[in-house]
Amino acid sequence: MIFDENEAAQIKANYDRDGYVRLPGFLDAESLKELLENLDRFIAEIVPGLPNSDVYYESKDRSNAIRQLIRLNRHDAFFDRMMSDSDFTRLAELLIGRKTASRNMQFFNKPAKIGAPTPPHQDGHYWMIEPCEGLTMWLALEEVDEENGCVRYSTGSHLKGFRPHGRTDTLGFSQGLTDFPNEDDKANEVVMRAKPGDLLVHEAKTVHWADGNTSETRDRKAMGLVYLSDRARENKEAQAAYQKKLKADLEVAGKI
Ligand SMILES: O=C(O)CCC(=O)C(=O)O
Repeated sequence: MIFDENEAAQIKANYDRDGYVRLPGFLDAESLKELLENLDRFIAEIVPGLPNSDVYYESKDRSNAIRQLIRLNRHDAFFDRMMSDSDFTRLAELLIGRKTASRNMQFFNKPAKIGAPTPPHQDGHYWMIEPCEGLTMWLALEEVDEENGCVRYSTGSHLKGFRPHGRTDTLGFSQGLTDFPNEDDKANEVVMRAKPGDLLVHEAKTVHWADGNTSETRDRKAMGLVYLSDRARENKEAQAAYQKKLKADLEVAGKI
């Protein structure tokens, strides 16, 4: 673990209190370079063979920018190792307080000018797990701020339970809060600007969202790493039924 005992205790206390934690420079320049090289390799060599459920483009004809890659760890040994045996893994264990099991790694892009907003949501609502013990890490791969759509959190929202969600039109984020923003969200919003290598981590019930990318020139690339506790049981039947329906809806809507 890259943190000493006192640092680790402070990070865990902040995370438990706020529902998120920010770790500037979590990935050093050399590791970030290695990650970016592997991402380029993945896009060149593996993406062309992926099913349409694991790669989303901004337009259906696949002619323009990649918007999202899903389950990178299942498709490639480099990303599998990064998830399952690394400082990310050990940080997840510290914050969840247990060993982790099921995992998913994603790549999120908001291409310049066209990257859409991320609807407000709670990740645990998507996961369909019991008990709801899990977290998402969000690693900035480039400078992120208000202009290109940084992540925003509602501080302390993880302590207030699940909120109602409904279907959205956003490819990759099919569920959004229907009661957003409430008074707490308005009072407790934090804007998470980030530099390449900075890591944000949020709890399963933390309300978060992001604006679209209004920059003319700057993309907004990031990695998302989901860790669940080893005792969280996934409702595989409900997950599969939802994914099947979602895929069918997206195909009918011409989005994938
Ligand atoms: O990248 C984004 O805009 C949001 C990512 C997100 O919602 C997540 O990682 O849970």
